[in-house]
Amino acid sequence: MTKENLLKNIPDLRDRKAVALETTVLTHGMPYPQNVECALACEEEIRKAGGEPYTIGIINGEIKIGLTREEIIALGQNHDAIKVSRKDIPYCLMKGLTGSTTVAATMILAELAHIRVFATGGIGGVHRGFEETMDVSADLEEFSRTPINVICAGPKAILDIPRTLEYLETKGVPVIGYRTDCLPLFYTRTSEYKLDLTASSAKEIAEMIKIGEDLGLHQGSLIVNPIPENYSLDPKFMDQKIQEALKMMQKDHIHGKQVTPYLLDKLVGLTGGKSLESNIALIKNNAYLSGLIAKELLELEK
Ligand code: PSU
Ligand code: MN
Repeated sequence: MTKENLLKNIPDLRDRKAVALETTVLTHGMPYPQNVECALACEEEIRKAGGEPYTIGIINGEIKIGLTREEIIALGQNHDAIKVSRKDIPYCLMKGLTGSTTVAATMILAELAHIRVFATGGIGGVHRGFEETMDVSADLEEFSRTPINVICAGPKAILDIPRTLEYLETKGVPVIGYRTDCLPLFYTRTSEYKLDLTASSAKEIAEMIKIGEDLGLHQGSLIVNPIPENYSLDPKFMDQKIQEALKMMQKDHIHGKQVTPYLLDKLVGLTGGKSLESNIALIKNNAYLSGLIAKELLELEK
């Protein structure tokens, strides 16, 4: 495969209000058909905010920046799609496979297309029991090497939150609270973890991004956007369900890349679908904010 061939489908979106969307949440993070509905709704939210959505994935060994509606629907039902993180990209391309991209892999491919903003639900992090398993998502490392700004609803409480924050701190990754000074925890709006950095508008976020770029910091940032109030779940209820899911995981001897999808799947069942409803609401909320940021970023170029 020549380099030219490899990169031939990658557009240059530097002058566009482009927002990237990942696909592992589509294939491994939610059940069908809610996954497809959610993916399409996120694209719509970005458009509503004035941005342009580009859902990213790998189809039959080809990098796709901006999947079509048909491709999203097909990928959402494809049980053979592999979960592609940084380490899996060359393998997936070499074998001609179809894969969904994690936050880390989506950041890498988004950078190739000069996209600067990326919306998702939750990122990977340091897992609970890290002392034993050494399980730290490749997502975290990616923020210190790839200059993409990711909007999420905070790390999911399946993770070890304090260690996830310490890791980002060590790597020099800004964690910016959007209209909040404490870390939102995915299903819940607030937490005991205070943030050093906050922003009150999409414009402020865009300005911070631009300053970092102009200084040549060459790194990503994490914008944390609390779940809408009426979808916020009780932290005690969720924590109990997470404990149950973690116990099931131990019994089933789950390791490596299966850990996150396994926990996400179990939680949907254990909460009777409640977690799924919240998950969809928060991703859409993040997609909308990311559209606003992409629009402000382009304004700053004028
Ligand atoms: N956390 C969530 N929902 C998700 C994921 C994480 O709350 O869908 C997905 C994202 O695609 C993320 C990936 O990049 O899981 C992380 O997997 P791992 O922990 O294996 O790196
Ligand atoms: Mn892992």
